[in-house]
Amino acid sequence: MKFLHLADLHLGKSVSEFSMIRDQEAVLDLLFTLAKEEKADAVLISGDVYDKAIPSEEAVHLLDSFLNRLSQENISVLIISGNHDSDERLNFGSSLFSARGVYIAGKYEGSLQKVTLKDAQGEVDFWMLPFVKASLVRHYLPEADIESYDDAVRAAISACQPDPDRRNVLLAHQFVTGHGQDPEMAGSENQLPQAVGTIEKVGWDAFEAFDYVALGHIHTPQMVGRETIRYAGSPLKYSLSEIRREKSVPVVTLGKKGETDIRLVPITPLRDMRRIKGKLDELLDAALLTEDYIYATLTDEEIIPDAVGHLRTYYPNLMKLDYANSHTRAVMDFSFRDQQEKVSFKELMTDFYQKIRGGDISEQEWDILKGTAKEAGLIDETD
Ligand SMILES: [Mn+2]
Repeated sequence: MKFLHLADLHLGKSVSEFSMIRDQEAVLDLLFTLAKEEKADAVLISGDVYDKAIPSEEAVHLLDSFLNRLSQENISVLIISGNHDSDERLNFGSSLFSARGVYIAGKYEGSLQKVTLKDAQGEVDFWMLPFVKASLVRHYLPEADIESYDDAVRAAISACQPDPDRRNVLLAHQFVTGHGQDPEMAGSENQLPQAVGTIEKVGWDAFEAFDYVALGHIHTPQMVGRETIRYAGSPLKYSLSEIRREKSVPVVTLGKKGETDIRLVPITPLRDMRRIKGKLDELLDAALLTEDYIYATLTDEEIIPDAVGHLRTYYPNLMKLDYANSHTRAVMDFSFRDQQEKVSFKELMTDFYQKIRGGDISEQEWDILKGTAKEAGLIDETD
């Protein structure tokens, strides 16, 4: 049994007001080709199919065409909802689609949907856990002792009772921690309606019954606890904080019970997201012209009027611009705590103003600063 593990497609997403739809179309093309070439039996999508509960027409069209092409190749597709998806809307047509090998579990209703696929070695049970909150599981399993989110996910899983003699795969879209360690987040998860919580997590040992756990939710590809519990990661970089992290897709082969092979295939995006750094003159070079998404850092000492406009002639997809020069270094070196002990707040602020603005602080500015610092408890009334 061979399958591709995908997650966090976030179809329809924009980053820094740039629509990623063409990039997403290209990456789905690439993933379809990979599935076909690998002769995969199935493609798993572990939630956050769409970026929004009401996805754009373009996003719906993309998913539709992806599913159609996979279905024509007789590749099964298993999809669960993520926290960005609307469970009801994602569920649309699911009972009809299952006849064509497209299985969607958008909504948790007290039990996990099980899909059984066959290969030469026998059958594999795929268990689908849509994104859940503790309150939802408590509602459907009133008998279970659920005090935490961890309890809730464990209760939802134990209700499904996988046969330990068969091969079992779980799809889940949750925050899973390894040996007392949180997974490394990519940054774009923070833009969730409610940030990935610190309390809402479940330990990896909740998944003992499964030969492979296909996770979604965290955008950095990584294993959690053991090799076979894994976040696929988003197929594209979805925030400037992800610039250094390359994306990949796990191609998973289940042999006999207990034999699991995982190969990470790197994903080459249509347009990369990357950082460039230098003086404006050096960067304005026709040879560097690119459609990549660019985070530019200028090392010029002075702020250059309309630097963005200039840069965009060579980097039309410039997303962010900042400076790294002696002024910004002065800000970086300026450690409030180090100096706090030695000098008064007023001296500290005067010094700060000198460094940043190259001038003195005005009476009016000082009054405002003093008031704010008192409110924040940085200084007391006598200062
Ligand atoms: Mn996501």
